[in-house]
Formats: sequence, structure tokens, C-alpha cells
Amino acid sequence: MANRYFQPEQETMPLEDIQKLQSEKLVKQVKHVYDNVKYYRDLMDAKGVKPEDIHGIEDLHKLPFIKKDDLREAYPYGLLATDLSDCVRIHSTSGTTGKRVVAFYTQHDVDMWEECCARAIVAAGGDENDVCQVAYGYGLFTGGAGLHGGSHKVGCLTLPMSSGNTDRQIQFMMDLNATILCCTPSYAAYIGETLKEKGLKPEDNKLKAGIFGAEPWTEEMRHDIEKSLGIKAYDIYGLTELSGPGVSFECQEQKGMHINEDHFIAEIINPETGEVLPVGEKGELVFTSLDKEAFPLLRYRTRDICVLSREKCSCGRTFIRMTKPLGRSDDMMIIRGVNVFPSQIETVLLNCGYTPNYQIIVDRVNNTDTFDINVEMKEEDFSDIPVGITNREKELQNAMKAMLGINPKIHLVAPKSIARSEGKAVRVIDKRKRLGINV
Ligand code: DLL
Repeated sequence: MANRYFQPEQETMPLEDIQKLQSEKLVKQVKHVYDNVKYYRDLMDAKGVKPEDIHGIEDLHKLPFIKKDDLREAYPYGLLATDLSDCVRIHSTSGTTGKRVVAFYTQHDVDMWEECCARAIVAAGGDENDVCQVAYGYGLFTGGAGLHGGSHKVGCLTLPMSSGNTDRQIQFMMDLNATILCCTPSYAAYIGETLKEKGLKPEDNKLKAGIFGAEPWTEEMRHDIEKSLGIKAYDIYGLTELSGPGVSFECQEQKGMHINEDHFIAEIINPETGEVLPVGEKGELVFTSLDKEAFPLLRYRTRDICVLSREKCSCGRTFIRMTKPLGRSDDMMIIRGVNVFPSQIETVLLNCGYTPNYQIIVDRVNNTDTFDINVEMKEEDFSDIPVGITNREKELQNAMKAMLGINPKIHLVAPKSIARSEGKAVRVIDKRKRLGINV
């Protein structure tokens, strides 16, 4: 495949030019943030740093970090850097206490984000002749909207399917000759399996590429998906706080994801000490957004652990590459593409009158995540009348669904039946690790 780029000038810019551009944008962005966001002004004042102290990327380390907790504390408008009337969109991610992180976008922010996604689609071989089936969820989640916008920018015929309804998904894929599939890797694997069950072979569909992300997946999974769908499978990374998918994306080399460095500065830090680590070392990924108007973030700690590489890439892109996330430095789990924190589960249990004695068991069966929660009943509530228990399980399941956005299977168990630990309680048993998934 010939090397093609959506924005060649930016994507193949020499390193010195990227760094010069980043420095210029950083100076402006810090001033924008300091002048317009009291929360940042307070953080910077507390650290004794003023916009005049930032002359370029060499001064980045002087700025304070910002964390998910800050975003929750500032909910909903505390980090907004423009007038609300300048914003055209919000997206949101789940939060630990029911407070979600809400990210705002101006039209300029939406355009920049969609261009990042368009770069990913072109890197996967997409152009205006393609039919791009977007099977990420649409709504508050950024997956659907991001790839949808990117697909429009490339000029593909866009199939806005959203996730689920696999039979319809397959019917449109076959009838409308979809050539690019965008969804979570686990959903792609499930679609592959369903095709097989229907007696359809990989060569029966017109797909050539898939753009899969939003959750950890392995090289083995990539091979399986490529085989079952007859495609090349590309990874894409991003997070709501920074716009959504497209912060980084894979090229034909499929060896790490190029970070859109004209819009984001990436750093790797030691998650314990905050010390900045040299390129090539493993640590927590920290991003500074250089162009976002409404919801700019300086030195945002993603909690994703990975390694960066400046090694030259045969695709011609000069942007630094990141490995797949190799784990997290917090306790967030990604289950069926949804971010789940154990503390959310604990909040629901306490609100519903249960004790916080519970265990979360996550696994992946037939390419779909399973999600079970064992919850101890209180002595006074315990009975062995199955009907009563089933009703209470359903009630709790509904409360969990309202908090998390996905349905766990609840199992009420006898008091004191969950093993007590002498040290840190083992709340989560993630069996997906046996599949080599970096949870
Ligand atoms: O997952 C945005 C996205 C949508 C990315 C579609 C790619 C495709 P959040 O829901 O805010 O945003 O979750 C962000 O998901 O910090 C990572 O831990 C994880 N994540 C995202 N992409 C990948 C990936 C979207 N390719 C969190 N591999 C991030 C592994 C990923 N983990």
C-alpha cells in the first residue's frame, strides 16, 4: 500500500519543526488556561508558576499535573476555558461517585478531533471510495461520534450503526459492502464469530481494515480478528478528557500508535514520584492538549502505563509512537468497553443497604467480557427463599446498571462467605489476564 496521509504536512513534519510548533502552541495554551480557568490559575499559583515562566516545551515540567480527581472536583464547569455559548457539544465518561467527567467542545475542537480520527482512517488505507461502518457506541461515549466525524472528513460513505444488534450489523455490512469496520476489538471478534456461525467465510465480505480500540487487546486477538474477518486490524487510542479516539493511531507497520504531536505533547512519568522519564522507559502517560479551546488540559495524568519510541517508522510519519497501554496505575477496569471503578460498585452497595463485602469477577468468554459481582447479605436479611433473593438481585442489578451503564450479574451470597483478607482486600479477580490482556 502506498503511504498516504490525511494531513501530510503535519504528519511527516521534521522533529525540530514539531518541537518548535509545540513550543509556540504551549506558550499560548498556558496563557489561555491561566487567564480563563480559575482552577488552573490556583494550581499554578500554588506551584509558583506564571505563564511568563513558560517559554517552550523545555519548561513543561514546571507546570502542575492535573488528575481525574481534579476533573471531578471541577465538575461540571470548573475547567471550562471558553464561554458556554461557544461550545457545541459535550461528551462524558463514567466517574467513581456518580459524578462523571464532562468534556466540552467548541466547533474548532470537534474539527480538530475529527481530523485526528480521519488521520487514523487514512493510515488504515481509507479514502473516499470506502464504506466505513461505525459500530462504536454513539452518545456520551466518544467512540461513535469520533470515528463518524473522521469518516465524514475522509469522505467515506459512513454507516452510523452504533454498537449492538449484530444481525443488523452483519446484514448492512454485507448488503452495503462495508470496507472499514470501527468498533471495540471484543465486538470485532464477536462479529467475526457470528459470521462464522452464519456460514459466511472471510472472503464473503468486502472488509479490508478495522480500527479497533477503547479497551486493552492482545496481538493474539489481532491475529484472530484479522483471520476471522479477512482484514488488517489497526489499533486506535484516546480518552474522553483529551477529545476521544484519535489521540494516537496505528499505521500499516502495526507497531505502536503515532501520537498526534501537533495537537498533544506526551510525557512519561514515574507514577509514584511524578519524575519525568526519558523516551523508551516504561511509565505513566501524561498529555498536554495544545489546541483545545473549551476543555484544555495541561499535563493530564492518564493512568495508562506505556512506553514511547522515537524510532523512525517506514510509513514516513514522524510522530512519536506509544505502545499499547501495558496496564493502569489505578484500579480502573474496562469491561465491555466501559470504564468501571470498584469504588462505584461500593457506592451502590452502601446506598442499597449492603455491606462492602463483595468480589468482582471479570472474564472473557467467546470474546465477550463477563462481569459478576458476589455480594454478601447482612445476617438480618439472609434467607434461603430463592424468590426473595432473586428479586433483590434484580434490584441491585438495576442500581448497578444505573451507576455503571452496564449490567453485571449479581449473586447474593451468605453472610461471611467471602474470604476476608488480612492485608488489602482482594476485590477484583480479573481472569482476562490469563489471555494475556493487560488489564
Ligand atoms: O475509550 C476513547 C476511544 C474510543 C478510544 C474508541 C479508542 C476507540 P474513554 O472511555 O474515556 O475513551 O476511555 C479511555 O480507555 O485511558 C485507556 O485506559 C483505554 N483505552 C483507550 N484506547 C485504548 C486502546 C475512549 N487502544 C481509556 N488500547 C484510556 C487499550 C485503551 N486501552
